[in-house]
Amino acid sequence: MSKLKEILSKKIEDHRPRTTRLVKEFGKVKIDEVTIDQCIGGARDIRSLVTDISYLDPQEGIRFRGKTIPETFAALPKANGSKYPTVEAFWFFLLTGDVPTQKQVDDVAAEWKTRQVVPTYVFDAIRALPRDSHPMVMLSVALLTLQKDSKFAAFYGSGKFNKMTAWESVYEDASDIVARIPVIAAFIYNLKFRGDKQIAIDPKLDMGANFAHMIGQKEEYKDVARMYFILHSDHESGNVSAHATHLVHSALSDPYYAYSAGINGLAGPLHGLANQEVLDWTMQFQEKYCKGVEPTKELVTKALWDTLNAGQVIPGYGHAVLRKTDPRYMSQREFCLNTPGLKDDPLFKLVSMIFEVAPGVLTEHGKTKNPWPNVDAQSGVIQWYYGLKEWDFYTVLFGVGRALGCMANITWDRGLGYAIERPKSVTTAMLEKWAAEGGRKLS
Ligand code: CMX
Repeated sequence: MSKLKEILSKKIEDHRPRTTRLVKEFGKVKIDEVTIDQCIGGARDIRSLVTDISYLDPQEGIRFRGKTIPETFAALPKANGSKYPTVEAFWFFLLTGDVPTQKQVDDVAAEWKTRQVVPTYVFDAIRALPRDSHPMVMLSVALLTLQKDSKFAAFYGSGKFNKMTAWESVYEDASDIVARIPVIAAFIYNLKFRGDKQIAIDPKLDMGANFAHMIGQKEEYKDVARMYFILHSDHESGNVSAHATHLVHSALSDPYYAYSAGINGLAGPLHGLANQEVLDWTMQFQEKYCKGVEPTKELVTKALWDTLNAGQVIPGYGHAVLRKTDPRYMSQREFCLNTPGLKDDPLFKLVSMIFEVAPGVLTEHGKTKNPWPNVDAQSGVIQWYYGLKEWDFYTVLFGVGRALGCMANITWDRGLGYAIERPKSVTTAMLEKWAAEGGRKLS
């Protein structure tokens, strides 16, 4: 058993009595109520999921294992010669809640090296797809292709399935997925956008650095990859990708089925695809409104209103939970401001101008509950600066990061034996009756 798995095993054992006690002794204690608009409006704000891996406060933003983004970056051991932690250190932290020692990080890195080689049949399956398939389709297919070797599925089918130890095979699949997904993503990028010029894994490098190496990037991009994957990892459990993964796994579908579902949800323009939409919007803005002239706040304002008046959303703005600027946006903005070259980049300047103008426009428009930017408003600019100009790849990058959160969560889901998810639906006529009666009569 790996060192990390041993530690996790103890953590899960220690945690189980808390969950059991809550259900047995306090199972009927009420923590929320449900209104008709929540029922029709996407179950917004209904407290009905449990995770200890991250928590999203509407004002403050995300905390990973109780730590804000700056606290997380400060606490974790750093990559060699870098201000940023390795993804390996972060994975240990997400799974266990403990800040790892350098030795523990090295153990995770060594464990991932044994897992990261992707079988050739995965690449064959991706190659067999039409080359103009969206990169997210390629990623989703790659995960499903790996399913045949799922250790969880094998354990379930072995006749020895045991609820108490089932998490161990989820851990195995989850670790394989997080170790392999950057390699698959690099393959997709090279296949689609670099004329199939593939680069072999460098086993000396940490995950972020190896991803940069495999897509032929320069030295500085190593930190971009580390920062990007950590920032995009987890956003509590109710967002579409995390929730889809949790939901599908709750049927004891293995992690490959589950994360393929998560990836399919992430591919929606209201969720992860917004990072590609932001770049698309910005490029269209430059083409339509700035022919031969510098962008101005007036032009940006006009373009934002034109978008809203056409009934479209401003990509990268708004959030279902957040009610202020996303700290993941601020963290990436800070990276841009601290990177010579990037801080004076015309696209960064334009995105900053949108940041100055859009909240006011959205407030005046009066629909969105949160006029502030989310993570996706800033992420594409950095990729673009480093030469990743193919923006339909951006959501794949999100998917590599999100794998960390989704896989950590379902490992714990199984460890704590969470039930198959099955909310109750009602009919419109029932809602109308309860509306007329002033509420459903609860016995
Ligand atoms: N531009 C224009 N209108 C917006 C808007 C935006 N950026 N954000 C919300 N609205 C509108 C909604 O469409 C909704 O309109 P209707 O009442 O006509 O349906 C209204 O404002 C109220 O929505 P809300 O309660 O503020 O927001 P939701 O929780 O329903 O939706 C989100 C959240 C993110 C889907 C929405 O803000 C949005 O579409 N933003 C743009 C897409 C985007 O950036 N998505 C990425 C989110 C982060 C991520 O998951 O990656």
